[in-house]
Amino acid sequence: MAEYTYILVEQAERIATVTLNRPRELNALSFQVVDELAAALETLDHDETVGCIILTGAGEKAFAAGADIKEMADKTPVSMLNGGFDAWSRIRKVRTPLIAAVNGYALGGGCELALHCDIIIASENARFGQPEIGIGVIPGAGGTQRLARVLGKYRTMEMVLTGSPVSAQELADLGMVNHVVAQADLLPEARKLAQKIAAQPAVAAQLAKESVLAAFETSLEEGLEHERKNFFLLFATEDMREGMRAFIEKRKPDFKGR
Ligand code: CO8
Repeated sequence: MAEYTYILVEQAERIATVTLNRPRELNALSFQVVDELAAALETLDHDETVGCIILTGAGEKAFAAGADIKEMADKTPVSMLNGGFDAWSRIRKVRTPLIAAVNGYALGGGCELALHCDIIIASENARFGQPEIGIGVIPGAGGTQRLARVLGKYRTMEMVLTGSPVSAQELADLGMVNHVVAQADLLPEARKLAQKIAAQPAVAAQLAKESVLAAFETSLEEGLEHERKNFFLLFATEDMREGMRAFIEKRKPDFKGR
């Protein structure tokens, strides 16, 4: 595993945990942080021993308080264009299931990072928001689009037009947060969920993720076609044969990720 300055990567039992590690700056997402994150996630995505990735923030205060405002303050459109925003596309393309374990503020790019994940578990003190309007910009890593798809127009409008943060419980009630737990239980609960996902046949998990994500990008007709092709494709895997044989033989399957 490569050396990183602002993130920590741990791997155990098919689960990788990636921690944004800049707690003094509330894990603010400088370009280097996002670039390191994209590189680490890509490496883990290509590692057959990893079946699920947990993404969290160091400290008890923040998952990530957004893009690094001090770094952005003097940027121009051209320097932003050349500044490495494609790292977000690399994060979007990760096929391995991603769990966000949101341990505090998830603001701006931090909220958008959680929205790149497939499951969001949050601690009771977590607060999500898109406060960019207060510093003269708008969400730039997918917030307006992904929030609108998850929460609908009106709730999203209120978040991006007022910038006010929203509690984890409120977002759980609205379907954006899967589980709200005590801070001390956050990583143990995320790991329990990750264990269940990592124990599944890996190709099926990846294609399940890809198929669900297609629902946000295609018409129903196209999405159904996409799902069906992925369903048929899984009949080419050894794990499909093993899974069905194990069911018939009344034993536990031994999946190989192939
Ligand atoms: N960028 C840089 N530094 C930050 C950031 C940030 N986003 N957030 C906090 N910090 C720093 C503070 O400057 C402070 O440093 P210092 O001690 O040197 O002054 C330290 O972290 C602790 O922060 P506070 O003292 O402010 O802590 P409080 O408990 O008083 O407040 C808040 C916590 C409410 C989270 C507050 O820090 C805050 O409002 N932060 C900014 C939140 C924000 O506006 N985020 C949106 C940024 S814009 C954005 O995300 C655009 C996304 C575009 C795409 C993504 C590209 C990466």
